[in-house]
Amino acid sequence: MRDNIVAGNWKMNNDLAQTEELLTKLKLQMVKEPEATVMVAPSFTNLYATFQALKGTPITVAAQNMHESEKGAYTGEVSASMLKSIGVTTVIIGHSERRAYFNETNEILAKKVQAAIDNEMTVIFCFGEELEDRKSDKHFDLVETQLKESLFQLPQSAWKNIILAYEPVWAIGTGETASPEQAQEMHKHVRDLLNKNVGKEVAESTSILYGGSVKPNNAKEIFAKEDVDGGLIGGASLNAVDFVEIVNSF
Ligand code: G2H
Repeated sequence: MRDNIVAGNWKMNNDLAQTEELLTKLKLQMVKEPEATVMVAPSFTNLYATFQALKGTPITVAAQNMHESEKGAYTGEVSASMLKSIGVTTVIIGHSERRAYFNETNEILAKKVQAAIDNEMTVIFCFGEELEDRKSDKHFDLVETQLKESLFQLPQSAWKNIILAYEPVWAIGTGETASPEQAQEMHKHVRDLLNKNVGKEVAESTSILYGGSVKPNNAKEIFAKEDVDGGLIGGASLNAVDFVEIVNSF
């Protein structure tokens, strides 16, 4: 009953020519109908070209961030309505790199999520603990706080537009992956939290993706876990062959 989703987070990689090359390769590789919903998130400068290039394919285009305000004096920022005006209706919010390097707090992220929901956008909401939190056994509580402070104020009706992505910070771009058991344990914890704080229906229908060094050689095992509904893929999504292999891991 839940959507399986594989989303490629291209981060700050690829200029326009490289993006076009990757898109061409991606379309060539995606020969069979994917078993999962497939998304790619290029940088802002490549969103429009990506959207145009992927028209008529089943691949959805997502932004990597947005500002919580509708418009105004926020130099360097991009709003929900700007994204929608070029056809982009999905946005990643709360990636750990935004939290760590751009000081995005749970409170700011709550505002961004609200703005996206007000604009009827789909949100891929990222959360996850740092290595210190896991070592001191605080990872479950920390994740609970992240979700509580950014998402649990949302009405039930908003949850059809929320995709969750658990990304343990210690596994991002490090080559170290959470074991499938560690991923399952956290995903189950999150589903229980949804059940308790939002409701059974939302808990059962919300897709929870795993992110953090997912590669073609570990995707199958991770996606096979009961509460893992796909992945948010960084490094491996920059290679069309690897990304499509991950997409085909269901
Ligand atoms: C986590 C992930 C994608 P990577 O940031 O969001 O990146 O797969 O490179 O660890």
